[in-house]
Formats: sequence, C-alpha cells, structure tokens
Amino acid sequence: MPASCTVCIALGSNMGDRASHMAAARGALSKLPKTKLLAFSQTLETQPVGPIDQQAFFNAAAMISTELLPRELLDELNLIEAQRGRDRFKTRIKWGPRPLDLDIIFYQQQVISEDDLTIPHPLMHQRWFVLKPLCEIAPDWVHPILEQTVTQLLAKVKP
Ligand code: A4P
Ligand code: MG
Repeated sequence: MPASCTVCIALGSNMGDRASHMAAARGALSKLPKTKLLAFSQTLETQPVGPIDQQAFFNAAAMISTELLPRELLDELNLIEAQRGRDRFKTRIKWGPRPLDLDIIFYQQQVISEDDLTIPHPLMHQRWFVLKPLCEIAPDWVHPILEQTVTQLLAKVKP
C-alpha cells in the first residue's frame, strides 16, 4: 500500500460568494480520494497583493494526508477550482481575480521543480496571506529549501 504523505494547501478566493467558495473547497478536500483532511485554518480577509486592482481575498490553509502523488493531487485541485466556476480561459490573468485558487504549498519535504509544478510554492515565503493561516495549522513545518519554520518565515513578512 502506498504511504500517506502530509501536504499543505493554500486557498484563496476573490470573486463571487467568497465564503461559499471556501466552504465548498473545504468539503471537496475532505472528500478527495485516498485523502484525509487533517486541519483547516480560519479564513482571513486580506488585501490583494500584486499588480492588479481587484477585490479583497478570503485566504485559508489546509493540511491533508494523502496517497495521491503530487501531480494527481494537482489535477484534483484543478478540478475543484473548475467546479467553483474557475475558467482558465476567462480568468487566466496572472495574479488576477478568481473564484477559487488552490496551491500546493508543501508536499512532505519534497522539492519539485517542473514546468507546471513547483513545490514548495515559489512565492509562499514572501506572502503574509499564505503564511498567516498556515502558521495556525503548521507553525513548526520546516521549509525544505529555506530550512526555516513557518513561524520564522511569518515573522519576516508584513500583512
Ligand atoms: N503550479 C505550479 N506550481 C503549483 C503549485 N505548487 N500548486 C501551476 C498549484 N499550482 C501550481 O496557476 C497556474 C499554474 O501553476 C497551474 O496550472 C499549475 O500547473 P494559476 O492558479 O492559474 O495561476 P496564478 O494563481 O495566477 O499564479 P500563481 O503564481 O499561482 O499566483 P498565486 O501565487 O496563486 O497568486 N492576494 C491576496 N491577498 N490573496 C491571494 O490569495 N493570490 C494571488 C495569486 C495574487 N494576490 C493575492 C492572492
Ligand atoms: Mg495559483
């Protein structure tokens, strides 16, 4: 039997009914195949980061235990995004508004650098909106490249 891996996921929403997108994402994560939802943070309202003027985000973090491989998990997360109305052709602007965004932040201590999959997420350590909710559920998780805990990374960024 394949071993279960512990994975951290960042959630964001800034289009439509943000609370309902977050609740649906939580439900969908708990129903993923070969997966258990271990923890889900509080949802925070955060100011948009990036070059585009857009609505405030709801952000949260989840921790799961899963037998899905990183790429299988990415496919499942893309499906959940699509179920909440995310159309990659209409909302394909980089860093632009989206009903639901699910990013894999950590997959155990694995480091993956491929064209369409980078783990740890390359910007997570600069982003308060990722680190703050993550710190609630995984304060002692060590970033496999930076070799610092989520708590230490959070102390270096501003909201
Ligand atoms: N991809 C590569 N690595 C990963 C990973 N670790 N997890 C690929 C998930 N996907 C990953 O993603 C484009 C492609 O990235 C995916 O198809 C997958 O193959 P996307 O979600 O369409 O693009 P994106 O989200 O616009 O780009 P990116 O770089 O993921 O942006 P972010 O980092 O998600 O930033 N401000 C606040 N306050 N809160 C936010 O949540 N989010 C963004 C988007 C900007 N500003 C924000 C927030
Ligand atoms: Mg994304």
